[in-house]
Amino acid sequence: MRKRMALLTLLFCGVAHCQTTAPPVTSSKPVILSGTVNLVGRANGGTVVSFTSQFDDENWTAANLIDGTVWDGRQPRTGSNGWASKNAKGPHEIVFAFKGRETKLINKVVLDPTIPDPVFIGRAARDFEVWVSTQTQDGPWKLVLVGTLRNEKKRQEFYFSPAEARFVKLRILRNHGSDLYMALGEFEVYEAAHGIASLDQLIARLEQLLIDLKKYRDQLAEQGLLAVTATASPGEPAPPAKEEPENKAPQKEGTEKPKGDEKS
Ligand SMILES: [Ca+2]
Repeated sequence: MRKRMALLTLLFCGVAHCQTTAPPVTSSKPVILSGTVNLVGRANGGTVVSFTSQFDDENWTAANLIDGTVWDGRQPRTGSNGWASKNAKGPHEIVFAFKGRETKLINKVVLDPTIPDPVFIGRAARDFEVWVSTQTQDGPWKLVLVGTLRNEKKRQEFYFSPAEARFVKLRILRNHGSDLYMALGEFEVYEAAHGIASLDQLIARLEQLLIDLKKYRDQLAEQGLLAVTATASPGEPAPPAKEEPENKAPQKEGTEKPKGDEKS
C-alpha cells in the first residue's frame, strides 16, 4: 500500500506539478519556456545576414546588435554603442541567422534599447515586428510578433507562439520621437526547446510510471488469486490444521484445499 501511494503521488504530482512541501508560487513565466542560449549572439555563432540601414561602418553597425554588450557610461566605460540607422524614417530591417544556418523553433526575443544617448532624445527603437523564414534570407516571411519597447535602458523580453525559423527579421517601425535616427543596443533570440525537452522528460517519466503501475496491478491480481484459493469459502469455519500424511506429496503453497468437504 505504501508503494502504491508513493507511485500515485508521484504520478499525479508529475502531471499537475503539485508541491507537497511548499505552497504553490505564482509564476509570470509562460507555459512554454525558452532556452537560455541567445541563438543570434555572435559568441554562439549567430550572424547578421543583411540590413537596410546602418549609420556608419565603425561605431553604429548592425553587428553591434549581437555583440553581447550594451553601452555602459560608468567608469570604466564599457560596451558598444549599438546599431543606428542613417535616418529616423522607418521601417528599417535587419536579418539574422543562427549558427550553421540551422532551423530552430523559437518563441522569445529580447531587445535592449540601451544606447549612449539619453532617453529623452527619443532615438531608441519603439515599435517593431519580428518575422521568420524557414527558406531564404529574402523570405517568404511569416509575422510572429508585433511589439512596443518602453523608453527605458533595460532588457525587455517578448514571447510569442513557437515558430520555426532559419532567418529572423527584426523590422523597426519607429523610435520614441527623434527625427535624426533610430537605434537599438542588443537583439537576442531564444529557442522554445527547454519547455519541449521538459515535456519529453515528463512523458517518459509518466510512461515508466504507467509500466510500474501495471506491474503492481498484476502483482496485486496474482496475490489476490492466491489469497482466494488459499482461504475457505465465506461462512465456513477455518479448516483445522492437520498434519499431512507422510506418504502424501507436498502441495504447493497457497493451493491447499479446505478439507471440511472431503467426506462427499
Ligand atoms: Ca550590442
